Amino acid sequence: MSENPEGAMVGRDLERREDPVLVTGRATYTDDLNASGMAYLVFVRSRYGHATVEDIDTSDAEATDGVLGVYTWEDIEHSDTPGTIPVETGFLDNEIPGHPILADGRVRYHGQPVAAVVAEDRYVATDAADAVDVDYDRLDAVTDPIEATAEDAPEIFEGVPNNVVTDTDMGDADATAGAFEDADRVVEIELENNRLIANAMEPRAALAEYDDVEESLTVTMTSQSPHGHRGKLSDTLGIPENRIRVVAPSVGGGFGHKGHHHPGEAVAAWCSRELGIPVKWTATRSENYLAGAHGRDHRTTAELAFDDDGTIRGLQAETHAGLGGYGLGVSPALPGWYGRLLASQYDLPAIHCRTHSVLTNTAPVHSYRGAGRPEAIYVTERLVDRAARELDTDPAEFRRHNQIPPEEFPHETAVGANYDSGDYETALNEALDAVGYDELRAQQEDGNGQVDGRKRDDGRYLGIGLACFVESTGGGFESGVVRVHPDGGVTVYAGTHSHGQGHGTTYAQIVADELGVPYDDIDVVEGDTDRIPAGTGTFGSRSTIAGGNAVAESAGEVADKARRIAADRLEAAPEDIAQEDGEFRVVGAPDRAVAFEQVASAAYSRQLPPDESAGLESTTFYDQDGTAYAFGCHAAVVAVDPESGEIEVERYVAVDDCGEQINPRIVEGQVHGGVAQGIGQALYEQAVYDDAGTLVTGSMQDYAIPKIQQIPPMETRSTVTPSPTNPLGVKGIGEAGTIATPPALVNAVLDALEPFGVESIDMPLTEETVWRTIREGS
Ligand code: MCN
Repeated sequence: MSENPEGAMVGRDLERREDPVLVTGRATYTDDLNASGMAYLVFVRSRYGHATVEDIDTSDAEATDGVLGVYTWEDIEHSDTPGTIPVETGFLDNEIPGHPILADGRVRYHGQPVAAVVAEDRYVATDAADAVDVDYDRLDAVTDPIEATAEDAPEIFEGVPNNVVTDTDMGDADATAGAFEDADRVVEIELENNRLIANAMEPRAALAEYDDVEESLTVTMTSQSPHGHRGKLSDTLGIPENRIRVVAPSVGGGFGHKGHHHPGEAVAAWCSRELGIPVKWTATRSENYLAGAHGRDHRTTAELAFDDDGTIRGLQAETHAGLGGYGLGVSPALPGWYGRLLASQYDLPAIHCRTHSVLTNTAPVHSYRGAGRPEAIYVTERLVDRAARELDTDPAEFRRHNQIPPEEFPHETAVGANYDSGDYETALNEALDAVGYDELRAQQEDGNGQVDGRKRDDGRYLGIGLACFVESTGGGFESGVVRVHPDGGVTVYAGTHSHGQGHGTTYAQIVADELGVPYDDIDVVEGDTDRIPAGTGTFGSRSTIAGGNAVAESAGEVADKARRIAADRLEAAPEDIAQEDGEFRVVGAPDRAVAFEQVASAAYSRQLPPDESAGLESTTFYDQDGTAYAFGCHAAVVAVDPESGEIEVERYVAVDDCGEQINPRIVEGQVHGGVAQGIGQALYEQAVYDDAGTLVTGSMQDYAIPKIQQIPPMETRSTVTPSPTNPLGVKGIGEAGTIATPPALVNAVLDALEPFGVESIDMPLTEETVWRTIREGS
């Protein structure tokens, strides 16, 4: 590594360089963009959760002034375009077709796009869409993934018995059954992991521009994965990838759903090609609620077997996961993979997990911040608390007794996860110390002379909840290009996409150290398939690992070449060259020096060593060796009012370990954001459908996301256990908060409600739910 003139940048608490533009409102989002001659697309969406489409009368809409086109599936079908968002069926038991971008005679969820209206003006398009008359024949709907498997449940796709697209079996059923037989005790819980809706500040949007001279398509869109979307648009529209450019400008948050391919962007592109003009589509908030991919929606029964001394022997779980009315990409396979994290931090010798991925008449479900890891950790952490209560043991001690010790890494779990490194007990101890655990427990024991010290003078009950967790992070390849320009300036290109994660700051920190150039001389470019050779994108807390190591490797190669060029110019051997203060110097002869800018200029002006090619840049396709498992322990302290059901989160402590930290300030910010989202899931949020498949929580008036005054101050700490899977030693952090917070909060509330005999409660813990549970029992 070269020595940076400003000292090491990695590990510094730098402010995010992208923020001034964002907070002063000068960033450009997709809907800010206009193209000459542009028209607007608005959808006619299904009013029903399940129906056949008997007839679509578009005549009034077509006759509206300013309307340029009204399209239905018939038009797509006759346009020699696949017109369907593919499903990856390789993992599945039953074939299901993809999601048609306009309904092909049947609708399977409320809000599914049925017809598309393009007009010169957004308001005209909206009025004309209202004038499209769709004749539906309603069918029975089913929205609950367990009810959907009943013999008499409505059939959503032909050839998919009981609506089960696939069953996944993970772990060893026999070994687990044996462990359960041998164990002293077994506890069982039933729980629901509530269905969530992504609430990025910016709804999804696309501006599609088809060039019929070049026969090429440019789609500017809200994407977390520009290259991924390019491939999916190619599949859906039948246009080769080299004729499609996807640009993702500033994107106002993603949380997973902007990584998935939905009909909106594809229809905008199809209309642009059809009409030969640019077409813009921007979802309203309610459209995003109706038809943007939702998250979670698991119903689980799980058991934990353990001995009287607190040793866990086995875990088994059965989960019904709702998929919605269609699969999108790998979404039907996703629920089955959640079992991979069920061991959490524990030495759990036997695990068996069965998952049924079930079609329902609801919006498609796909990955939402955490994507499978929150579902798994919620099961295990709820079980662990339940077991500790059964043994009348302190839940922290029960966890400690079963944690995998640091010397047992790498560690392969009973469900085949290969944990790379960990020091779980230290994180637990940090959390207990930060929250003042012993003192809180002492208060609960003997406070106020009450029968149970949980009750305070104000009538509220004190609860303490813990969640220990692991998070698989990284995966897949990423591209990173480092280009030094002739004047010594540097541009870094990466295939990831930052929409709140601060990659511009992070990658510049990494490259500054590897290359030995000032941080401010380094620009970072993401989000354009024509400028970046390839990419996987940003999801799964993978960018620091995959993108960070890609740009680090490229920077290292460029640094080596720069050193060779400098050595040639200084007539010394490369190993005798040191890089200091922005100069290359001969060791022992400090007056023999050449500036970084001179080396850069030489690289482009034939003043090169004999075997060296011109230019000063490198491209890396970095492929991580194994998965990096981040971990941590979160602790919540709550006060619950049994008269109103109100919960106050008094303290929230997050201890996280994401290996080496590139920028601790951003790490902390990511934890804050994730915890806020976890609080949303635990206490407020739930997508609700009625029996007919109508989304009842179709706007922010009905779907409660927490407001800032509902987010308590958070205390964050961290431990650092480097990952051996990658040269930077990093693990991801982007989703940790959403994984740990729901179990920490629910365990805290259950702890508070122990005097009422409450053993179980389902999220979201609204005041009504808490009040009813106290009165009606769990
Ligand atoms: N970081 C670090 N050192 C590490 C790990 C991370 O300094 N060892 C810092 C880096 O500054 C990096 C940031 O944390 O830029 C996030 O890194 P990483 O964990 O690699 O996650 P990604 O960049 O891949 O982001 C994805 C993750 C996911 S999956 C979701 S969903 C999510 C999230 O990040 N959506 C977000 N955070 C979000 N934050 C915002 N503001 N908006 C979203 O939509």
